Amino acid sequence: MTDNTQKGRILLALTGWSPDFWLDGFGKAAPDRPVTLEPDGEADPSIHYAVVWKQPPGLLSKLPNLKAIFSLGAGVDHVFNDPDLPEVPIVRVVSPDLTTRMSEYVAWQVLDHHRLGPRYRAQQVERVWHEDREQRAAADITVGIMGLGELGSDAAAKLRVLGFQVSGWARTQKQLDGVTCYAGADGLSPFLASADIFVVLLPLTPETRNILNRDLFARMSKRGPLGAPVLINAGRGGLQNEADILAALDEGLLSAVTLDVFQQEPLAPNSPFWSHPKVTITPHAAAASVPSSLIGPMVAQMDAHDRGEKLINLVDRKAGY
Ligand code: NDP
Ligand code: OXD
Repeated sequence: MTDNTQKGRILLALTGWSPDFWLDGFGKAAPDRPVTLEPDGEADPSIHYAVVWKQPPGLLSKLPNLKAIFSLGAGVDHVFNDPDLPEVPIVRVVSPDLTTRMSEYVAWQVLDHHRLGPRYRAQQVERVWHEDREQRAAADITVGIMGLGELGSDAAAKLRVLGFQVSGWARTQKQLDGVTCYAGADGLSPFLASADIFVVLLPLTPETRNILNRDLFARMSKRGPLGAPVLINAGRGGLQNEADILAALDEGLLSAVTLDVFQQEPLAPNSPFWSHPKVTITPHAAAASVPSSLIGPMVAQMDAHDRGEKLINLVDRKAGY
């Protein structure tokens, strides 16, 4: 199929993102596939593929010839927020570029807490020179990763290279070199007792919503070298109970947190997180979806699907991720 008119059209629905780079990128990578920017494409029978970030609810169900939905994120909770989601395959982002970015972020934040970054930045503001003579070794710290999928398993391997002990928790049992793996409800308590710094890379599903709550923090180990544990959430804001995080910091159930994601994004200017001395905030910036690394593989999948080949990186609709 080389004729312009024969290849299905792509619908781009990008809530809150600037479409320019994506339009340009698809124009270059798939000159034979016209692209429509939502909402002009509503009900257009020539649209075969939708590429979405937080598509407006109901938009996709109007497309009579939609063959597949491509999520512009690794997480797909934003796709499932649509009560009229059509029953077509959903492809999510699995990309070495995104994985590398996330592992950089995890290593950065784990090292920052391990090497007392928040304390030294506060001292600098106060012009205080206070030397810590005792430095912990990475090998004395266990990092516990919640979610051992594409992102969690890569972060685990990189933290091992940095010398940390690593444990992890997933829905199903994993075997990862040098990582103590726990699974399911039965594995949660021993996992929570195993680590000093917790990194959350879970998807947001009905099962994981609100999982980061007071009860979970109370079950985390307090016996490690950091005293109370550190929490780093780069998964989704819906995983966390934000009032419980603030209370846990104040009560000493958690010693510090890094949050990349929030229940409401952007974070409201009056949120108490902004000025809390034990909170590090990044603006949903852990691992960006970058047009230059994602568009080529997406177009290749569309072409392969048109030839009758199977799509890859499909979402399990029942599991929700
Ligand atoms: P994957 O689907 O590859 O991995 C998800 C992991 O979570 C799997 O190990 C899975 O277990 C585990 N899991 C799911 N449900 C449960 C549960 N109920 N109990 C225990 N474990 C569970 O996803 P990715 O690694 O690609 O991405 C993870 C998440 O990271 C995304 O869903 C997204 O929300 C977030 N993300 C955030 C970004 C940011 O910039 N902040 C950027 C990219 C992603 P199992 O292996 O047994 O299936
Ligand atoms: C993602 C994200 O899910 O950017 O990829 O949050």
